[in-house]
Amino acid sequence: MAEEKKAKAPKVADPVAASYDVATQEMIKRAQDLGVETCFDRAVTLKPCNIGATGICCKNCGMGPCRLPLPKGGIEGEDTRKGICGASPNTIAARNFIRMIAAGASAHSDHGRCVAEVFMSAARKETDAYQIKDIQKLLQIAPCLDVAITVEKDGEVLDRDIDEIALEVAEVALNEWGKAEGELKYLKRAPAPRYELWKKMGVLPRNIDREVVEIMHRTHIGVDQDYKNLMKQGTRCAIADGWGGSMLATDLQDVLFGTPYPLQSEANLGVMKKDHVNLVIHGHEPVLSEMIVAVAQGQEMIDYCKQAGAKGIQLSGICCTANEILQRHGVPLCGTFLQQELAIITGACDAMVVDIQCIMQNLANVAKCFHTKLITTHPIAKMEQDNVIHIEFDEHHAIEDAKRIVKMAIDNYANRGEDVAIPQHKNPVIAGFGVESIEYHLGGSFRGSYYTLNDNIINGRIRGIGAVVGCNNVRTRHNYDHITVVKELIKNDVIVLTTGCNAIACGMEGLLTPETAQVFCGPGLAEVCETVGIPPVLHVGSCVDNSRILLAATEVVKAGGLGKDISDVPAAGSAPEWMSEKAISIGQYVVASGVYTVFGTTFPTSGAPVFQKYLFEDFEKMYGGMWDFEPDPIKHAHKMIAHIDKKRAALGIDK
Ligand code: XCC
Ligand code: SF4
Repeated sequence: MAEEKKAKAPKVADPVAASYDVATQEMIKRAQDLGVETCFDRAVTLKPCNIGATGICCKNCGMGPCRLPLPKGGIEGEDTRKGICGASPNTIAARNFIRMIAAGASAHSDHGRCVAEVFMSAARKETDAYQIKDIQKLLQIAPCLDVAITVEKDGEVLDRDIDEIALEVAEVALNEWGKAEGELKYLKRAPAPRYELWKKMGVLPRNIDREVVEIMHRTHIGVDQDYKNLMKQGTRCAIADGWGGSMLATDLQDVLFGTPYPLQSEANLGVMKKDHVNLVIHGHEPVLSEMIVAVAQGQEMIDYCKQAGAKGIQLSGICCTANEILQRHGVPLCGTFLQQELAIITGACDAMVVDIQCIMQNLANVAKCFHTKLITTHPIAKMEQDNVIHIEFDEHHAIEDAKRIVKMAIDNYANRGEDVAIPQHKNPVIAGFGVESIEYHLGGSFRGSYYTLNDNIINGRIRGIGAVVGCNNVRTRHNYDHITVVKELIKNDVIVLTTGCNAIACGMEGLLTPETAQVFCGPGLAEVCETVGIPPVLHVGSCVDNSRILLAATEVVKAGGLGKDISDVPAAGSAPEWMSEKAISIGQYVVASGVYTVFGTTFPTSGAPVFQKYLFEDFEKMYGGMWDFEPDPIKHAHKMIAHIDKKRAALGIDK
């Protein structure tokens, strides 16, 4: 008898080592038991290329790729590494780095453009689905775009017609993407010294699209070969993202859908319900998800759902769409970036609808193993697998599109298999903070009373501000670095502002509740949180909403007592588990805004030590903010705290 070769069992992830979260561990295990592969398993067999990961592989022309590995033990003497064309490791790493900025800025800003286009339709009254909802916010942003909110008539100053203001805001805003002359209007929202510094450094963005195009040009073979000059353009493009595309996205979304105010909800896979139709919304643009939420909560769909034998429709979100619909409607968070496949593995996901960004193509392969309908909606984001349904979402028939999608989920409820396993883990969250609500909850202003943020930083009850944001990355234990950094910061009296997948991770861990203060905070921060009734970790939205953090920092500066520029404030930024190019763009605009920013997990320039030193050290001299890298989450938090203390000392408030 011929000896049969025993099939080797495929290598799979250890669920506990892969994630800090128990619900995630349970679902990884279940996927493995069912023979369904996830990103956690692929991470075991697919290892990153060390040359690419450290930024020193160039494939910008057909003579390459040119790979310039760093010799073991580092460089002694002159660094003689070069590509075929002579490109140095600094040039290659800088080109790769700013191409990441270009991609990230494009993602945020193109999202912003879509919102601006919908805003234009709403202003023109071409759509019933979208309206100008938050007039207060409209009146607040109009002057920042040089749009008048009053008119003079017969010597009298009158309020201008809202529809007229909206239309002009739409026109001016859309123009920011491609105007021929001038500079971005929102730059002047930064503290005056910051604006002047950008001007002096020659990094005022002209328009959003142009800065991206110029990066692609300058990084083409044979153009810009000076890493400092390349980074200058990288900085300009990143500023166009943070203070341009992202900030416009946030503002226009607030006007269309309402400025978020704190509300309560829940987080983690346990928000899915066995006896409900589970519709999971995943991606980034609230343009789609707002309509799904509106339609799913309407009587027509609720009745339709009852006919189908389900008790109701349970909506939940993944990635930044989750943050958007949480902060405005209290729709629960289903999970982070790394849990998207797992939501389907529950067997209870009747439909997953996606738009743009952070959507894993493997969703389609996982969906094939279950009854889940996977629906793409955006013309720029389709999938090749044949089980994926494309329903193009258009603002002109948004309600009908949303109804089709919700109905599809309801109709699919009957097809659900017997084998459903929803992990019984979730935590309560308070979300929906922003500049307005931080001000409101902390004494009604930023300065001048016992309750305000600035006064509490000055008196030392709050040591400083930590902005902890960003993705999950399968190369580190899911959520562990996020949670550890945040806990270490609040333990040391640093108040945390969070967005993106860090915000979701904090929600899953139960850190977004006021009760957290007694358990994890240092005495000063605990006292403040208890007095005013806020969590020590404030959920301020999605990744484009990092613009809210920039504006909060600006308000802190303007309120006085903490220096003249953002770089004077005792604050630090962090992305412990970053992975997307968007995170690099965010990091760069935060640095350029004057904030020390630490990334965890990996850093894409470590193969070019001279260039990396430029980012980590020289940038501080130029912008007052600089990059750092620290994979150990405790050390990571303490580097941030040390910087905060340095700023406190400079302000003379280090008692
Ligand atoms: Fe994506 Fe925005 Fe990163 Fe999460 S944090 S993995 S970018 S969803 Ni934006
Ligand atoms: Fe190599 Fe230069 Fe071409 Fe890059 S641009 S692949 S370094 S020859």
